[in-house]
Amino acid sequence: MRVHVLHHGHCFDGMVSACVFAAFLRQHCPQPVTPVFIPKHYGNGDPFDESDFAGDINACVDFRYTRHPRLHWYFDHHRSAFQSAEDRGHFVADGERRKFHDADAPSCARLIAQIARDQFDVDLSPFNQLIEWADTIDRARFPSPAAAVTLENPAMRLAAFVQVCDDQPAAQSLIDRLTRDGLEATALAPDVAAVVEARQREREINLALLDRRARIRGEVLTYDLLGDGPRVLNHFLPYYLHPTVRYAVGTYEGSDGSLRLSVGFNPWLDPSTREHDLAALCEAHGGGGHAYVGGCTLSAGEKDRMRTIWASVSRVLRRAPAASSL
Ligand SMILES: [Mn+2]
Repeated sequence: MRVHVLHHGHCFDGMVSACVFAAFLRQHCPQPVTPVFIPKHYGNGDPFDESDFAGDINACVDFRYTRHPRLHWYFDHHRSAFQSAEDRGHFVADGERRKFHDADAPSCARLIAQIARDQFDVDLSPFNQLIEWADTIDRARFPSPAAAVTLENPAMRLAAFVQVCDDQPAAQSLIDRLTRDGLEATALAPDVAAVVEARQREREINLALLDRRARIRGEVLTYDLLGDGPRVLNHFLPYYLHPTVRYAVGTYEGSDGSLRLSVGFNPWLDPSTREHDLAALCEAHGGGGHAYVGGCTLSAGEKDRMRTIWASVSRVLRRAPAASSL
């Protein structure tokens, strides 16, 4: 039985959720299960393709809801999972009890493991270490900015690898190995090590660039790297450079050439000092995320529009009037 597992791409929790869901289905289904892992990315418009739903069973984890009639399983914890009242209504009306959403779950992987245990009597405790890391990385509960930017343990190395792992064969290979070999062996594989070393060199370049470009007004750090070429950016670098800023709002070119907006609340500050729902701010521009971190993606030709969005979100976070400049 071919099972399409659509999962959030470039994301450690997305990867672990896909791995844990496939393990769940292997135990839950009487027939042999062959998972096909398909990374999905947020963008403008409908992120799904008709071919996504060509499996015998189709599942979507850690990613936006779809009313597609051939979606059989769904697990997510993003606040922005439902794009419309129709999407939410469709989810609520689903009588099959194979679709789950809990915005309070620390990671989607943990939600899957809890539902598997409580409602389907399936034990996924062999994945506990991976799920702990999904909780830590997805909620950005690192002890310090340095712990979030240096790649010193297997989970952080794998998180750095998955961020650049964007096509279907790469996702398939990674999640198959994670399932078979476990966290530590997968993180030590030569292809992962090569990417981690390259990412460490890239981090030094990005730190120097951000150091030059970061502007701080009030408690908001902004940066515009749209003219600086494509890159993979660790979203904690601004707090590593400037540990006291409350929000970071940046725009840059992703490794695929698309334009990215990254909006974050400094996770080392008291959570009660966050005044805005960052997912809601990004949803207004076609993006999404969590209350404390969000983003959106535009195509390569839309730099002017991206700068307008970037300036608008920055003004909201600085509580500045619409007419003021950055
Ligand atoms: Mn997640």
